Amino acid sequence: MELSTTNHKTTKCAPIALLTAAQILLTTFAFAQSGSLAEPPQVRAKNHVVSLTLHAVNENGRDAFAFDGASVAPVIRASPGDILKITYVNDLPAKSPETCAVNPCMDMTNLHFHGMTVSPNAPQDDVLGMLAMPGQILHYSVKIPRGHPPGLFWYHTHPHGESHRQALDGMSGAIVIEGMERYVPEVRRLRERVLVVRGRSIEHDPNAAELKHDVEIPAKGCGGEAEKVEEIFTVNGTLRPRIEIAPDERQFWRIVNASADRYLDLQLDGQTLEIVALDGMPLAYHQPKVSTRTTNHLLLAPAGRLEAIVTGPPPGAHSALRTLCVDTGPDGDPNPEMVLADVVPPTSDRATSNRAPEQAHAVDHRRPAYKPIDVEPLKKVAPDFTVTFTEDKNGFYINGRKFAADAPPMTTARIGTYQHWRIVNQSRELHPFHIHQIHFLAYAENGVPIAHPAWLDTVNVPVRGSVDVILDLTNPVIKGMAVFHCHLLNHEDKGMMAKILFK
Ligand SMILES: [Cu+2]
Repeated sequence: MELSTTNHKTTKCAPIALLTAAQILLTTFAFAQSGSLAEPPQVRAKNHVVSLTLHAVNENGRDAFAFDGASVAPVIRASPGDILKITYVNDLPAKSPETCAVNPCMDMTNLHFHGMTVSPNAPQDDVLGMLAMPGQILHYSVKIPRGHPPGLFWYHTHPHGESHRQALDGMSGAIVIEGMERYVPEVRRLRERVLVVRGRSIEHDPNAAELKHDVEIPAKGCGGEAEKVEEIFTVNGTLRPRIEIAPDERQFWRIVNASADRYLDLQLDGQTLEIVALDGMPLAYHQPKVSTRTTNHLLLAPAGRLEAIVTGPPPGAHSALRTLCVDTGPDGDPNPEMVLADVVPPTSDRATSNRAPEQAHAVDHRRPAYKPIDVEPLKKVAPDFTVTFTEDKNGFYINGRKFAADAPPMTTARIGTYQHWRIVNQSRELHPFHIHQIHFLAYAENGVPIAHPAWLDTVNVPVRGSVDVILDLTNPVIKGMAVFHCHLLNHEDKGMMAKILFK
């Protein structure tokens, strides 16, 4: 998917966030027509098997996934109990034209099924043993447990040392596990949109200034970071697309932060986000009485997912889906405010495209499963394990160690239990903590209870601070060797990853 560089010329200079509501209403669409939101192809199960062939390719000097002859990452749709059979062909060049965190790039690749509670053993979600060099093929066969929660997950490349380069180039795609309507029946009737937000490097782009202007990045920096802005965001491969929604229409948006190393603080101008699920976990799953929660904006760490019901802005209002400034700390990368997409009413000749698509998804008529857990006793015990993030000019560390492929597991965890972990950040920048195969309840930040504790697979850890989490290790399918790491993938590539044995 080529980056659209269509201009969005505007007649004003002030960022929209600073305008009054009246001014917003008076601001007609001064923007040139940008691209519509691209809708990637969807691959569904036949007889409970989702079967596809995915290629890793380098197109115009940039790594990408290719599917069905096009450079696009399909949305994979499956139900609990299905099997993902993916033939993954490494067609990357033997000699890479690119630069990696650890050079030279070997153009080695594999797949990670982010957030899914599946086996870490080959031929499933094994990022340690399954690696394809250029010309090699991997055969994945991933069994999705029958009791798997519904939600938005994603697949991305995960070769240690070059995952940042490949993910930043765009080697990522969405996975939808069907059945969210079991928890929030309204979503069955709503138009669904899958939004894959990726970072795009403008570090060496001759049009960097114009691109920054196009997405309305304020001239003044927003955090304590010293460096200049090097990345912007695309949505489904397009820079600042138009998303059509009628006034007061409700839609179900499923958003993944697929960027390699940038945070999103999502806001829909003038509207609220009605959260249905976070990181692929329906809010109701652990709290049967709480099906949604409303917020004005939401911090989404790299790799995080937000599934929310949104409402179309009133007639005549200009509204945008934007990310607000995230202060990543004095040693962090600039993560400024910018517009991700323009939210516009459907044009008359396109009215038909706004209908809920027929047979958008297989409706799951089973009763919802719930898993309320009494976490209070678990919070009272001392941490079973502490993860400490540090960094220096030579690399990035967990508990003083850099990842080594031949190292033993840093820790083990017994299946069938819950564990209390504390994640400590001793550096001067944010780090998002991620662990494979499982979800955890993030319930305290810097020792203070979090207002809305959430079950996540990736959580932000504040600068010089900590997060306390309860890990759910109860599902026996996770048995095997997995990893936990920082999801700023250049940090992971430079050592901030460790193994854990689930036994
Ligand atoms: Cu990090």
